[in-house]
Amino acid sequence: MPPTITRIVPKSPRVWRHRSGEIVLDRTHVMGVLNVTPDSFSDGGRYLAPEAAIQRALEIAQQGASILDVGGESTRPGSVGVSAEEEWRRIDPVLRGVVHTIDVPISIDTRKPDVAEKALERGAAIINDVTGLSDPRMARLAAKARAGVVVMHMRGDPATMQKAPQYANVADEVRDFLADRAKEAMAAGIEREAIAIDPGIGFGKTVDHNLDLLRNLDGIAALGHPVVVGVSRKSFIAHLGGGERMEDRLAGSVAAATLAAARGADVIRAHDVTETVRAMRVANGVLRGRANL
Ligand code: HH2
Repeated sequence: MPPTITRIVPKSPRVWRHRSGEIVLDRTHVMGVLNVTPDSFSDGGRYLAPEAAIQRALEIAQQGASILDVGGESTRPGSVGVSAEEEWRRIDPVLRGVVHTIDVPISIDTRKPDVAEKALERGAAIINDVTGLSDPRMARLAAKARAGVVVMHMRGDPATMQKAPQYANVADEVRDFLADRAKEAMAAGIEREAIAIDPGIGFGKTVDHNLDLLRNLDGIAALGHPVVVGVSRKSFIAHLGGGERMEDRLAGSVAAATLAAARGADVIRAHDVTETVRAMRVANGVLRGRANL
């Protein structure tokens, strides 16, 4: 009897597909935050002038981010929102200024289909929607443009979401919500591998809810979609003693990001790109071994 030959077929790596290519999820990536707003909770007003925002976008790309996330409306707790016209007026010059000069895909952090549609026309590759594609137009236009999406969980809306949010079991509820929304997105024509999911740390959650979600991130990762997590500078870090002032929260943000990576996060949304990229390199070395990087 000739020996049986077992052919070893390399397992194809997981990817997050988007409008202009794909991100190979063989390590934890960083999504650099650029808020072109006067009132974002940690960097409001710093990048409202287009020149400052464009400069920061170039830095974010140079510092090793895999995605640039551009937002023109704050969704911090208590914020009331701006019109689509105002949001577009803020981000349009920035998109024009960076779309052909940086080589990382651009995601657009918006809950408004009109803004997302224009941003895709300008060259954005991903829609990051904190409402989890609650407006069916959003899913339709992402499908048509073959854009990547981030489906995030939020309880309520930014104006009221931190008023005593309650869950029977936050980890199960958020996981089930994300699974349902991802299915709906696929039914609307978005490819499975284009749909990333995000537990929405700080969006209608108490400190304990946030901690439960981070501890149970592996349950969300088990759904198989790319997992995005945003912990950067958020107030739960201050509540844990990780720095009252915004500028003191770097170590706590990196600690939370590292633990999220260990529990299955594929993409960390962060303001401090250099430090988070370095931390993820080391975390990935420890988690996966140097040979697998
Ligand atoms: N957090 C914020 C905004 N967008 N998107 C995703 N996918 N995940 C997040 O955790 C997330 C997000 C809030 O942070 P920031 O953009 O810095 O503040 P603001 O909403 O005040 O502009």
